Amino acid sequence: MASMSIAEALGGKNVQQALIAASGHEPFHLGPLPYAYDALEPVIDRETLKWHHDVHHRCYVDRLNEALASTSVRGRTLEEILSHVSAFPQAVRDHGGGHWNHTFFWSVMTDCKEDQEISPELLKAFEKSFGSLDAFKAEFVRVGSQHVGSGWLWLIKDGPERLHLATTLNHDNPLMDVCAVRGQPILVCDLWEHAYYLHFKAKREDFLRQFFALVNWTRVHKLLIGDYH
Ligand code: MN3
Repeated sequence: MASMSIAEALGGKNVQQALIAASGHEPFHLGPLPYAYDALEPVIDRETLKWHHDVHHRCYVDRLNEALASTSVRGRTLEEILSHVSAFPQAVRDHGGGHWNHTFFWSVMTDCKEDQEISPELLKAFEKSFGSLDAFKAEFVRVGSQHVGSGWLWLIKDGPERLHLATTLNHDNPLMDVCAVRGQPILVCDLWEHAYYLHFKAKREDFLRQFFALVNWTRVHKLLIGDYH
């Protein structure tokens, strides 16, 4: 892909504004986890989290920087790049998605009990879009369990109180111009086996059921009301 088309793509007026400025600027860096390696036990055990962050996530960051080194892109945010990812080599889609998705994933989990309380606004949004909180949870587990292969499970905001669930393949995400699923994600769960296999083995459904105990609902609430920081 010629570098000019990338420059043109990023220089256009239709550059999507950062939905969630999560991942910094090129060259990209692996940020620290917002909690200790054992903070999410027993659902995500220490060894799984350490490998997932220190090895898998680091690999995506390194390979993303390698892939961008062959382009003319310097100093851009990952959100800008992903919104025009069709102009970039495939490795940018794969590893840029890997970096963005993991950064977002870490941010929607917590060990802080106060942040694990669901706000009235969120509850209302779940009731409006899914019927009830329990119905949302059941649908989340169903959609995530039925996804074939590696990927991500997203809760997407369509409007002030309208939410829907969708999965993407590999490391595709709703910020990408190539992705059939578009919109503002407010929650995500990693469906790759490396996210849960040591503890749950092939039981992804059990991982998804127990994932709710880790969700940082304060963060999800902020995203729902448009606070993307
Ligand atoms: Mn992962």
